[in-house]
Amino acid sequence: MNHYTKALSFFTAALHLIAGGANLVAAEPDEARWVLSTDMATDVDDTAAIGMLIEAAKRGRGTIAACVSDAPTRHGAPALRAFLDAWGYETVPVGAYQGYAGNPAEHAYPARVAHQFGQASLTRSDFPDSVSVLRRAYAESPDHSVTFIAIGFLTTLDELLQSPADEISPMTGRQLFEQKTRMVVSVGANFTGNRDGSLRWNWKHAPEVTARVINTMSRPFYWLPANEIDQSGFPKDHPRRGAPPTVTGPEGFGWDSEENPIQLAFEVCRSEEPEALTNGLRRKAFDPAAVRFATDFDLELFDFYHRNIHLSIEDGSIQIDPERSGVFSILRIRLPSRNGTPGNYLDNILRHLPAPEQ
Ligand SMILES: [Ca+2]
Repeated sequence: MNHYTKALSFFTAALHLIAGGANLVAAEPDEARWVLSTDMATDVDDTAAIGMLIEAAKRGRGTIAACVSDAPTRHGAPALRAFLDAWGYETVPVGAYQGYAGNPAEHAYPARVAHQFGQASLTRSDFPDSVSVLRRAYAESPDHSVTFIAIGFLTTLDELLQSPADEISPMTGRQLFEQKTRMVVSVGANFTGNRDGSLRWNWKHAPEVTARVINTMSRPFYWLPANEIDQSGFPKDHPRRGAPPTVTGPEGFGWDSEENPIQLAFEVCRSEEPEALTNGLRRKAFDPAAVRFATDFDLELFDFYHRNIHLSIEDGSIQIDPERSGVFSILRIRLPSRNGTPGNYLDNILRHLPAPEQ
């Protein structure tokens, strides 16, 4: 290699760095804006997830642009409001899905959190429609800055995509979404093989909504399969395969349920459903893991089964075409090398959430 080719090769390497850097620029903290859509209704891991989101915001990774409740339940939105207020995010707008798709089941904890930390008398009908809140958050955001984190049903995203121009924005919801979205991260169905998958909870209880969103998706979409968490990301013959990587919640964190609504939510669930908590049913790490990927693109915890492939939903099942390029990537949980199980790893991040502001 002569001096010229050496210089050229150095220059090319530098260009690669800059090109790689260009991808990173989109993730710079002052550019990232997060929209969280949660079915804060049954599983308590949604509360750990909002803790993870607030932790990332406090760390300066990005801005919480809006939070919406996407389940047809009464207390999801009031509880969300209480969580945000407890950590000083009173100006972050909260919206509520006002429709009836999804699953109407509701655990006791959202009402308890709203009662103790918010306004007990409020229900979802007291909150602005999620579609208005989302349209405004999108209209106010720079191009390709918004990460839509869907840890519940895709009802709110579906309504955004179908929304017409209005007084909030002359753009349709589809136009806003295409212009402003950086990526979507969603906990969804099971990934059962190379080419197909089956719907599950978040994507199953409103299958026509899910199909509409997935089959018309036009921005990078990161799918965290629900069974990926069940399988723990351990190799098939690993002795710990099947150990659920649960977020144990704030056990041993020294948090006080009088001051911290996440602690309260877990205590309510623990007292009412000790078995569900013991076997991990209510505290698996689905939602905290999705938030972690959305805020930190954490490649110590994640890698990919597939990147930028095509998928669609037909007759209630997922069709995957790894040979056809598309907007979908399928996330795989890695076992972090030095931090035990994925659940331990996520717990160690949640532990750094500062105390609520009094
Ligand atoms: Ca959830």
